Amino acid sequence: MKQVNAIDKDYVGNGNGLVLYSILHQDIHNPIFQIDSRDGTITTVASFRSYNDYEHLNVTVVASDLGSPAHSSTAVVLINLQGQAVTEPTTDDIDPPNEQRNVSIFQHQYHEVQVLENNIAPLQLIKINITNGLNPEVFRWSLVIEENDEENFDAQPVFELDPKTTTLFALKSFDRELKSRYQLRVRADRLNREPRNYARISYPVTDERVDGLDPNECRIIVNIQDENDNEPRFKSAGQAIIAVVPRTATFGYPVTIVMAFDADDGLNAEIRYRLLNEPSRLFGIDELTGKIRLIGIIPMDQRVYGFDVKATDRGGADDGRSSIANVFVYIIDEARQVRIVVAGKPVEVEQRIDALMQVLSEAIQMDVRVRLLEPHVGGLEPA
Ligand SMILES: [Ca+2]
Ligand SMILES: [Ca+2]
Ligand SMILES: [Ca+2]
Repeated sequence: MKQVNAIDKDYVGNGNGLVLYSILHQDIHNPIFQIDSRDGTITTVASFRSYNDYEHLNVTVVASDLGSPAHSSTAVVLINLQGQAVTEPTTDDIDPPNEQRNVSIFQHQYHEVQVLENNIAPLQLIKINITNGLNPEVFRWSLVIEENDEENFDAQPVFELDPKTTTLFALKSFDRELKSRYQLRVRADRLNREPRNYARISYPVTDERVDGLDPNECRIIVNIQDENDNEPRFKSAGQAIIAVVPRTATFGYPVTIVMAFDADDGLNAEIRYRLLNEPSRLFGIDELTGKIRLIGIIPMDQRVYGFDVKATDRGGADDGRSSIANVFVYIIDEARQVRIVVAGKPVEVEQRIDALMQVLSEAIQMDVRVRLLEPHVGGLEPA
């Protein structure tokens, strides 16, 4: 269509005078022009169907050398569009020798796929469309997992690309709780040919989704979507939850907080708490926070209460998954309470309180529990 030419007076042999051309700010998904990086020849790679309303198009060409640091300059090429508006679909009858030049291989360089975890495997994820008329079998295909900026890993045994159909398959069942997103890079290298990459030009970044990709590469993001395959788990992990309440406690007294964790995502991890088997109607629970409070007066004769807490995900819905913890509440008379003053900041004491109580329990062969932990004010005399 047009050949542009830039002159660099430096020595060609060390790269300082070697000029390479590229096109700036082109829609990376639907390029309509390409430029031969060596001789500056601009050719079209798509029809102008979507530019019927335009009389001309601007193409910004960058000429850069391979010196270190690289120098570059830009020129704007004005392309006048002539003739009738294109309305009929044109058939792709590009002749092979022409097509063999730098035509982009992929119709799109960026894809996203959603797949539900616990899938059957193998599972077809996406067929990658390549430019019409290209035969996928003339390429050597490679597939890597891009882990972070620099590191790539072989995509096997998780993914496989069928080179005949350019279709991506998952070879295993995904677990979103282990890994929720994969970033894959597909590369197509021509067989039986010298690689056409004469030099790696770093193009200006126009879209970070295709950042770092060569023209013969595309990126696929595989997002693993959540299935509700975990029930809430209580922090007490199968152990009964023990609370101690003084007999003098009145309405609203904080008994304990139960807490469960759910490894799933979103609604599948939204927990609601509920009390079960609590006929005394003495205890109430905040369904969101799991905070249990006294909602009645403790009778004089009762020493211990036992009930269950049920944690249900999906906001407590009928189809949610749930688990149950047992709670025991001991009612202690004022006379049976002992005040212990421990040296150290309350925060430090709190961190070691379980070990401290265990030692005490073993020492006196009785069950010792903490009712209240508060900063000590005053000297070491009995309060
Ligand atoms: Ca899972
Ligand atoms: Ca769940
Ligand atoms: Ca899950």
